[in-house]
This record gives sequence, structure tokens and C-alpha cells, in this order.
Amino acid sequence: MSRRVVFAVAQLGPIHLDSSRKAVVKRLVDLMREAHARGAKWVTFPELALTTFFPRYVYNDVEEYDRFFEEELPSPETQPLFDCARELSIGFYLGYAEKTVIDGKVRRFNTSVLVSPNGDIIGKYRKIHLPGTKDPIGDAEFEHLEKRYFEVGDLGFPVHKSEVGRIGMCICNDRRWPETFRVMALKGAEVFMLGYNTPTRNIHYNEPAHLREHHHRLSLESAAYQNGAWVMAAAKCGSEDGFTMIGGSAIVAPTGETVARAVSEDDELITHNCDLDLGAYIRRSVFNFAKHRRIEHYGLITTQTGVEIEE
Ligand code: CDV
Repeated sequence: MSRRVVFAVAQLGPIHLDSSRKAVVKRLVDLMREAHARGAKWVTFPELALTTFFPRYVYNDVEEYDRFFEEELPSPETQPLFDCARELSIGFYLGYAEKTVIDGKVRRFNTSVLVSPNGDIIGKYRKIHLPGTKDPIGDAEFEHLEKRYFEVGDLGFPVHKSEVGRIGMCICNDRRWPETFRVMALKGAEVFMLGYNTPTRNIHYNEPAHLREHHHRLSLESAAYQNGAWVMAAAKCGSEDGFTMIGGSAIVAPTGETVARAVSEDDELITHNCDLDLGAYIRRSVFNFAKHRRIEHYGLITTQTGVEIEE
């Protein structure tokens, strides 16, 4: 017997520095309504879906970048998303910049939440693999300063039980690290949801532009296949105030095949009727973890970060 559920991925076109939260939330709600009309039960939105991708800019004072952060969720401005979820009985993943107070100290994370079809937050993830630098590199046309504005996530890679199946979350650069998905798969994740903002240009070296999307797709397809799980990947893309980012939002099956892909660099919804049991045969055979994993040989993965060459 198959467990079929329609999932949607909601790609977002550019959000500019002067775009209002209200206008962005309306775009998200419109996409959620379209997802519902197409029979979807869950929607994945991008990383930092409420604002422009601000880590490309250099800010020295907290007053300059505080406006990109959410101190509460839902807030009066984001409440329509939660109301819409409840009204339509549709769940969603949303990426945003989180400002919170822990033990009396202000903390900032690049975060995503999982909101159930009755409008309740059922899970939170704080991005672990923060790319880029803390200080500006200076000689590029833009920066990538996630390490300046965010702390490394402190929640691990949680997996949440939903009414349709077990959902794991990660964010953008996390998708390039196989460890991300394997940890969630070991907790039984059947669906991985992720949002991303990937600049078209690599500021660290002169990489041909076509490789940006190739590496993105490669990461998603291998993650799906090697863990026998579905991947929902939502881009924020197009030209944000002149800074371009790749699109290519995708739904990837546990077989490693991309079954739906966005074609524009604008707001666009893609959907697929996913059989959540499709990955079961993969997890029973070639990737039967209990039978075939050799953890006695994997120790370096958790005890060593960089390469160390034995002479
Ligand atoms: N937002 C990101 O994490 N972006 C990175 C870029 C910097 C390479 C990514 O992995 O897509």
C-alpha cells in the first residue's frame, strides 16, 4: 500500500531591501493558496523567506541589521501565514532570521520552523553549516557574512513527526554536507525540507556559473538516494537589488530523480504527488543502515574537522 501525499515547493523571486514584510507575507499566502488548490498538504518556503538575503551586505551596527530579524513568530506581520495554514489545513516550512533571548543573552540564528496544518509550530531548526566569513573579504562585488550575523545552530538536526510522515529540516549550505542528511535519516526522516539562497556567482573563486546549479542538484539527488527519502528544496532567486541567485527549486524522489523543477526565477509553485513509501525498498536493500553501516570505521567524521595527513 502506498502513502501518497501532495507536497509543494514555493520558490520566491527577489525580495528587495525596500520590500515590506506585509507584501512578502502576501506573496507567501498567495502561494499557499495555490498549493492548496493543487491538493498539497505541505509547502516548503525558502531560507530567510521574509527578507532580502542581507548577509551579502556589510553592517557594522546591530541597529542597521536588526530589522531583518523576527523577535517572535507568529508576529502581527506573519500571523496571516499561520491563519492561512489553519484555514486550509496545510503545513509549511519557513526560513527566517531569528532573534531570541536565551539565559538573558540576545542570540541570532538562521532558522526554519515547521508549522503543522493546524497552525502550530511543531519544530525548529537553526542552521549549522554557516558559509562565508565573519569579516568582509573586500575585493568581491558582494559579501557572504552569515558568520557575522548568525551563531551556529544549537538544536542538532531534529526530525519531527507530522500527520503525513517524519520530516527533517536543514537550510541551504547544509545540503552540501552528507552528514546533515545521514543524521536525519538515522532518526527515520522520510522527507527533507530545505530552503536556500545561492548566489549565481561564487565570490571565493572563478567558478563557471553553470556549476552552481549542477552542484545544487547533485547534492539534492545524492541526499535523496543515499537516504531513501524525499527532498523538497525551495530557492529564493532572481536579482535582489542587482545581486542574482540561482533558481532550480526542486522535488527529488528517494530514487535520486528530480520529479519537479521550477523553470522561472520568480515566485513559482511546483508540486508532486509523493509516495512516502517509495524509499522503503532502498532502505531495506542497498541502504539498509542496520545491516551495512560500519560505524567502527567512521570515528574520524565526528572527531576531526579538517584533513590531517599521516606522514
Ligand atoms: N545561503 C547559503 O548557505 N548559501 C551558500 C552559498 C554561499 C554557497 C550555499 O551553499 O548555497
